Amino acid sequence: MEASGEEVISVEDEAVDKSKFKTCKQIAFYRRQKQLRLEKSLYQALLDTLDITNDSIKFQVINEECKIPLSVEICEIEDNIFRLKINEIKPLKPRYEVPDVLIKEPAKFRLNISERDAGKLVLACASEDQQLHITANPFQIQFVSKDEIVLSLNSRGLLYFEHLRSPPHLRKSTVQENVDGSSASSEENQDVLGLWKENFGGFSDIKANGPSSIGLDFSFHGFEHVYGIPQHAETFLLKNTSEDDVYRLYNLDVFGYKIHSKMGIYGSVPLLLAHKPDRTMGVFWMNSSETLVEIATKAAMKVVPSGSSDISKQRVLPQTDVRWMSESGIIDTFILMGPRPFDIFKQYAQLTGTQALPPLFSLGYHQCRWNYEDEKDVEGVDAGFDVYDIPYDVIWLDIEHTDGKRYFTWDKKKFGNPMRMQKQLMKKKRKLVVILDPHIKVDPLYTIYSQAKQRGYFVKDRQGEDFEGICWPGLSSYLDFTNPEVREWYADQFAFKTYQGSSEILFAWNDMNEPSVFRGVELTMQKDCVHHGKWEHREIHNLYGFYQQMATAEGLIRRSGGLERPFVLTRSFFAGSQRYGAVWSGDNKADWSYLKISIPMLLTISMAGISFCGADVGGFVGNPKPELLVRWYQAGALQPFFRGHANMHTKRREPWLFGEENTRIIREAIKERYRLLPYIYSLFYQAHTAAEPVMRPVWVEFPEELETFGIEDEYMLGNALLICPVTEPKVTAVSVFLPGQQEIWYDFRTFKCIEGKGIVKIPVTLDHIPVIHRGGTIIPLKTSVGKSTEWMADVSYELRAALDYKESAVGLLYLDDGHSFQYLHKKQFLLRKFTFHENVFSSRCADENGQFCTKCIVEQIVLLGVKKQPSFVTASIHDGKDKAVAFTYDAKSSVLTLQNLSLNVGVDWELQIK
Ligand code: NBV
Repeated sequence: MEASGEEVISVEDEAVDKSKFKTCKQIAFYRRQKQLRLEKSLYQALLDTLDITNDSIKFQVINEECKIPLSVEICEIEDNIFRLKINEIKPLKPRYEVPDVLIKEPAKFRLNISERDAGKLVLACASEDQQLHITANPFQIQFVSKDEIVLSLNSRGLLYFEHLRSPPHLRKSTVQENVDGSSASSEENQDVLGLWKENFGGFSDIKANGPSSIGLDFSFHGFEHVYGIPQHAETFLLKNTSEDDVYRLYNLDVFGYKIHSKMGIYGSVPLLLAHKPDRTMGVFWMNSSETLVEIATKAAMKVVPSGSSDISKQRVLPQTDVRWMSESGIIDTFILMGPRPFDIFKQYAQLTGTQALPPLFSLGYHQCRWNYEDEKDVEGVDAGFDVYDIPYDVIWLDIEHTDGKRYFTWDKKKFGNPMRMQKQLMKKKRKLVVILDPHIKVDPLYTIYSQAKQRGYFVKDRQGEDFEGICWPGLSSYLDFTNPEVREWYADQFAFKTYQGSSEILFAWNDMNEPSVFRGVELTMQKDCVHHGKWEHREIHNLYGFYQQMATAEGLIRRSGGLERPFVLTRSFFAGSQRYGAVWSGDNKADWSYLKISIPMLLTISMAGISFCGADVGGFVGNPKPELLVRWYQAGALQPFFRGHANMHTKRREPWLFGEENTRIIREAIKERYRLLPYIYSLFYQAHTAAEPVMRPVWVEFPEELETFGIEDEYMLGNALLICPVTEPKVTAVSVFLPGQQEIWYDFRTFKCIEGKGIVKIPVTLDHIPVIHRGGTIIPLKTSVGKSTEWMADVSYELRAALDYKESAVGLLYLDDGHSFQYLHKKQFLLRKFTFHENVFSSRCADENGQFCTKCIVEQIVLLGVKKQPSFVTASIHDGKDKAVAFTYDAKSSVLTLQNLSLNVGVDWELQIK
């Protein structure tokens, strides 16, 4: 490692130095908002200001102390979504409104007034059984569905809105200043409240615009399970917070982050889901400044619906109170009304977009290390996979591959002929990913730096100079990706002619994009730095990484003339990042507890719309014992993004270095992943087109089953596979919860029906983790594996049908060229639906718009749960003759196998089983 940057981490298991990061009490806007201790909101709605237009209603609310009016705008968006915007009517200057996260300006419906008087307004919604009740004094909004209040806003009176004001030295004090302590005369108080300045870790954050914090409370009635708001190394089910410990959404580089902590780490998605057996709801708080979230779930209590004196209507309801607080911006929030879990995913995707369809290779296994030293090392590792017969698709190069951490360059000694290296990989049908961090070495001889400098493309400090901070290359400036012109220019850097030594098999990895700044405040950029449009960094902080990934993905698309799908992994992310690629959970540790927490962490990210997520297999920091590594491969192989990665201070960790037996088991796990790729790719297609998460919590598939709501040690991969990673050493049996009343579950490998309901004990050896196939589903698999995904394009399919209690099953297969946008622009794809019903197995087209020529065949069909041996099986292919099909039947396991089928995957056919 070069000494130019920082000798940051040399001790493997260095504990997180918590003093580098703020506790919530060290956050000034939190202290200010916590001063609000009220029974009743200070805000009153002035309903006589009501302005109804075709697509929204607007009125003013006023703070009874400072008398500053705010405008409230409410609209209903198609698909059962509501948007609430609160802003100052006449701010001193415009307040930041998050751009680029919504995929389009949402189409609005008209809200009609169904009741109105001086104190109350009732709005009828497009869906007849829903209403919005707005109370004037105190100002409150209630969402009523089928006469039941499901959500109320500001019912705890925590609406908070700091209006912009001129600096103390330029004005006389006003009533509000005395209330909130911003009086010019009370400097001591100002310091405590951090209105114009906030100190931490030797840094002063100078707030040119003064205080601008906002907040609002939401109460979910009848709900006691809430999820979401990644990224935290915490349980899947959100916990109640305390005054000292709230969920923080602030993108930070926390090496070896502590687990079971609510501190902010690399990414943020301000989306929270609430679930109860008959309804799922969501709140998307679209704000990119630092955000804190308080949660308080109260067990059941007696509630009389407001406005009702009917005692018989008393019910026992739990309630979850959620309070959002952001440092700046406006209140712009979306209420997703569900009512089912999959409706929420669609509603959120309608706002922020769906998962980009990944190129198929990126769903294979990725081999990464900080660092693969040189071309010879790459060649050796690549060859190792063939020697040990382990499939893999991508080898990764970390920061050491560059010339002195100048991204888009190569270290000439170690990587003297990157083109030759890539050609060799190309021959092997494999790919390369290189790292591109957002910091740029201050070096006038480095073209990227000098061009960006000259064009004014760096983020500025508060004096208007290019911000300079320390990172890997030493002194660095940071590209201002919030500027569209910078993104264009950055995207152009990926042109093959410009990025010397790059080829079409080179893809990208954006690291350190929180952004990470060594010796910076909380290891990031000061909030008073200035971006394009004169916006302070505080406004956009959580969006920085989102924009880098956006520009990188655009670069990869552009270099191919718009033809090829990009692959970009990012560490920092925000709402909408799913449109640009994959994310991973950062610098975890080679410890069982990190393997365990990776499941709730990935489930939470998946719930927030980002399906393409994974955790470093093996743990980034430290050396995993072989058993842990094996278990991690088994878990990672069944998670959406599958990459082995290790810190530079760790021992080499290629999968064949842990003895023959462990190599065999790891090989098996990776091969199983490759066999499952048709299923996984089809799941990604459904994530892309229908916003269905690839990795999903059990409750999403069984929303009425209370026992599933807290499950975080098992999950569903699609709707067909229940996965139970082993996350402890020396385990001989795993307790698995099998949901569903009438569900039948089959062991994925032995095909045996698993007896029992609820919690069942499944014996395990080191060979496998439990994977359970859900009755009623059909999974497409490949019959054999190759050296990489590309080697497998023509390999035939197996369809594995697990029958339900009605002796039926359905499943989908998506197929295209695996790499281009032709599926989109030319509709070159196939979507097939397989059904087994009343002893007929059929293959039908599930989307007539798609067409794709393939010679691939279905070679084998395995049916699990067939009760009796058939006397014959015939195949009829449309336009063809019926043909007898060879089969075997195992009465003991009730498995029927149809062999040597040779049925084209792209045409309709039917098999009769008699
Ligand atoms: O670029 C080096 C590492 C990288 O391997 C890792 O995956 C990132 O999360 N990077 C962090 C910077 C240094 C970490 C100590």
